[in-house]
Amino acid sequence: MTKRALITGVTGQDGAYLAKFLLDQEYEVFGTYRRSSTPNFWRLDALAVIDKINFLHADLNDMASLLEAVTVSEPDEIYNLGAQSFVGASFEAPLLTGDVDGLGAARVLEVVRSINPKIRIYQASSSEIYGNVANVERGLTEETPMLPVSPYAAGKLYAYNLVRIYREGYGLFAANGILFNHESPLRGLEFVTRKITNAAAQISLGLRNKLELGNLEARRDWGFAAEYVQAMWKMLQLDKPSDYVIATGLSYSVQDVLVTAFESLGIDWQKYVTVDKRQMRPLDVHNLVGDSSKAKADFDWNPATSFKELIESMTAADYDRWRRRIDGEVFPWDAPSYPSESVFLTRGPQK
Ligand code: NAP
Ligand code: F7E
Repeated sequence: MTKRALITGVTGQDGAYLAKFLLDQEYEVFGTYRRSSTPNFWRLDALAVIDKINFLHADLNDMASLLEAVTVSEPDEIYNLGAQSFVGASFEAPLLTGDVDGLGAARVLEVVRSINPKIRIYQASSSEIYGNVANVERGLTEETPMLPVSPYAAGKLYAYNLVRIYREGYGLFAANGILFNHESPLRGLEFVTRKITNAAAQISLGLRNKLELGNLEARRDWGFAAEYVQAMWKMLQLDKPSDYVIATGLSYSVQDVLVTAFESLGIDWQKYVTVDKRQMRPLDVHNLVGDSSKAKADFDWNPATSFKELIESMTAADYDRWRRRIDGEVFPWDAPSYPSESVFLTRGPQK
């Protein structure tokens, strides 16, 4: 029988890759979107899945909308990817971030517990929950203590704990994927990798001449998003739910991203980059390295794309977009589009 999946945050980077992956596995895919004045379906358009998804309006702040989305879609699996996902912004909007990222997960768990406790739940947890751990080079595991240093991470840690509590207390099949940073050409422009690859492309084409960044010494364990969404799915196919670290096991600095992106286009980053204190956070995580041995052992997950391949492919994709835009081509993100079919599901007339 065809399986049904509901993805919150389907319009985001991971939501788009996961929707494509699940459609390739012949799932029926339902995705939640937020009502906004400007449509934000460009990633789904870029992956050519926009007309294959059943869209449901839902907001993680709004319990009634989640109840409706789960009732209408009757999913076998829920992937809770929706979030205010930008760590920097969480310092400006701690209450909203806590509501969406922390309480939002609580609402999803409560809806499942009350409607159908057999639904399997994937919770998008994050390496940010560790904060600044000592001896990080050994690789952080599912057993490493967590001490968040941002409102984002605090909200995600609340959600992480609730997943464990609902799993142990109510027997729900709920799993936390503790994913380390993962990037792609579909990454939001506010995140440092894409900010750099996009700027390098523009500089090389003469479209700009400076790039302002914050902490160049911060180090992260960066992988390729399309490979990470496969781990989400694998976690929900196991006999027993558990929490898993998903990472490459290697960390690189923001400066390494700069060098790799700019060198791939034959330009010297030092001529263009300045450090801007406004891009720095009140607290920052200095270094993160994950150890995915448990995921490798339990469901044979291994990352394949190297850091260099990842950054070079993002830079090449941004260069190609800007080159084609100069040539007059119009892109989905320039001309916002809605799905062509009427696939927006609503409650319908009252019975
Ligand atoms: P993203 O591109 O920022 O996407 C976030 C998604 O959440 C978007 O679809 C967004 O909708 C939606 N959203 C925001 N506020 C919402 C709300 N109030 N109710 C419902 N949906 C809402 O993030 P991502 O990189 O795909 O990450 C996916 C998830 O994994 C997030 O939970 C993130 O925190 C977590 N995570 C990401 C990484 C990473 O490196 N990418 C690592 C660890 C964990 P709009 O399109 O309308 O804004
Ligand atoms: O920052 C430093 C910044 O915003 C990485 C999210 O997906 O991964 C992501 O969170 C590092 C930080 O990602 C700039 O201070 C320097 O140390 O790309 P980022 P993040 O904060 O690691 C985790 C795992 C998630 O869960 C999140 O959802 O780069 N940095 N200069 C900068 N960062 C940004 N954004 N912009 C700068 O100009």
